[in-house]
Amino acid sequence: MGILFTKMFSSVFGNKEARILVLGLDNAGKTTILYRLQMGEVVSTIPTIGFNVETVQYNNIKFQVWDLGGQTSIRPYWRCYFPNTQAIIYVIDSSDTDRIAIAKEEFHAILEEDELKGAVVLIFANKQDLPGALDDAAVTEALELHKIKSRQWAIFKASAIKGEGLFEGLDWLSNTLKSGSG
Ligand code: G3D
Ligand code: MG
Repeated sequence: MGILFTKMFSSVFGNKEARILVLGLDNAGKTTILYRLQMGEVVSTIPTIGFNVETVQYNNIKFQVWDLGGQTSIRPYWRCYFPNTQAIIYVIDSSDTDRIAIAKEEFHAILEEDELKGAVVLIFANKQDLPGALDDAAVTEALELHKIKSRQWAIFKASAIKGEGLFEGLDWLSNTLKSGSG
């Protein structure tokens, strides 16, 4: 995946600084995806505010990961990470039907952030290998993806554990970013 990733993304942003946020509830599989992509060292920092941010820097592209949900008091500090964000990768635990309503609310709240208005959205319906996992159509409905206005998005079934679906999603993402504003 490391080499594929290099091929897909090396020409996307030129020399521009770019940020891709990988978000979702805790336990969705975000950290697993980050390691699966094998782009480099994952650096974990806990700002004084008290939420954990994992960063992988690949050339001029920063991938940054944190858990949504939980404490509302720290949320204003998330905004430090919003400028220059070209894409959001939203990760869902498709087997966690109990919390999918929360995942939906967190997702739409993020989409309302002004500084993220221009970001393209890739959704991974992760953990497809687990019994009872919702498929992409069911996750689309549960997340109310039809409500997304004026931005490009796509959903892909994935299993981060098995390494399935990640390449397809990132391929869509790199092509979409390439054909976008440039
Ligand atoms: P997070 O970073 O979003 O909080 P993690 O989530 O990447 O830490 O993953 C949480 C747990 O889910 C981990 O299990 C991880 O192995 C598992 N997981 C991630 N992706 C998949 C998947 O596609 N399928 C299955 N079956 N499990 C997955 P542990 O047991 O280590 O806590
Ligand atoms: Mg994590």
